[in-house]
Amino acid sequence: MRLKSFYGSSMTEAMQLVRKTLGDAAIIVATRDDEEQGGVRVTAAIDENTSTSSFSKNNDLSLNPDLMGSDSIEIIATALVENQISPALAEKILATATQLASEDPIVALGAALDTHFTYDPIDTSPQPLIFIGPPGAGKTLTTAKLAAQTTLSKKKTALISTDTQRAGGMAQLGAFARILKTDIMEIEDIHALQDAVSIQPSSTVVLIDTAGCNPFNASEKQELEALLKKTKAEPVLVLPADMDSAVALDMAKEFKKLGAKRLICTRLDITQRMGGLLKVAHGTGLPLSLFSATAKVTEAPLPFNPVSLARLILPKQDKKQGKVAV
Ligand SMILES: Nc1nc2c(ncn2[C@@H]2O[C@H](COP(=O)(O)OP(=O)(O)OP(=O)(O)O)[C@@H](O)[C@H]2O)c(=O)[nH]1
Ligand SMILES: [Mg+2]
Repeated sequence: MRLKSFYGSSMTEAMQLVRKTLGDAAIIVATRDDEEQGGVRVTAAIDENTSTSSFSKNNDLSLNPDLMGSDSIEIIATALVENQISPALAEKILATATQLASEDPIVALGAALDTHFTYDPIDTSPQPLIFIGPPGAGKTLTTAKLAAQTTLSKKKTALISTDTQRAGGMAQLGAFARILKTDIMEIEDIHALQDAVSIQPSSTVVLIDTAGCNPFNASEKQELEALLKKTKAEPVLVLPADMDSAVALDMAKEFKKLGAKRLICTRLDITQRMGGLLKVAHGTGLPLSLFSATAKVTEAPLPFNPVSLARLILPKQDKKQGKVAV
């Protein structure tokens, strides 16, 4: 992976430089004010082996070339409506994008999305992660995808499941674990979870799958709360993009109270609309972490950043022809 920082007197200028130098596959790693020179510094990365192929081969998120050169604000405004982004939020995003006045919709929208949302991708560092969320959110598949990724990169991985009560809860992750030739620890009670995490060497990536939780059900919520208290793992909320946006926001607020620190979004390929997810991120302030747009376990979830989010929102070539783009 190549990392390079770019300076601009404004965010638009810095992002234009990133795109000109590194092209479409650039991933924004960080943006900050440059205290010495008074402008903005954007650090971007490019990885020809992984990031480029993830985006351009597996998930063709490139902007429809017919749209380049058209009025970028008009394109963004249309895309915000098509994505069912709430009018109040769309107005804020559009106002920022308009101020940035770039001819390139990805640059203008990316810079606006950088202002209005926070991003915190998971780098499967040794901090143990526990995936929580409502039933059917994609927690098990996300755990398996991340385990596939860490196993492939030869990192020692501990797979733990606390979903032992429900019929079939263990079977699903167990099947993934067998494919990955990884052991899976089945946790029967919360003390066992505490011990299972604490015995792991600090260099091991610890991924914990949980049973679906309805946070509006007091006893389910208490059960999850007790589980989270017993582990030092970071709770990561997994939510599907195709959920009703008002319900998703109410749920996310409850999971945030339980300690969720970041948001993973699944099933983007099914909904193709980002409105619900953005409502959740904006309404809770949870940083956007990873997104999944395929049920294939071998396709790792991709990191959210202002540019990947802008690409997800803006029209794709296939979408225009009425086909599914990812
Ligand atoms: N197309 C598509 N399907 C997905 C994606 N993520 C998850 N799924 C599917 O959604 C369904 C639910 O995923 P699971 O991982 O079992 O969800 P869960 O949160 O573990 O569900 P429970 O354990 O029952 O609470 C499965 O059929 C997955 O294959 C995605 O990004 N795209
Ligand atoms: Mg599950």
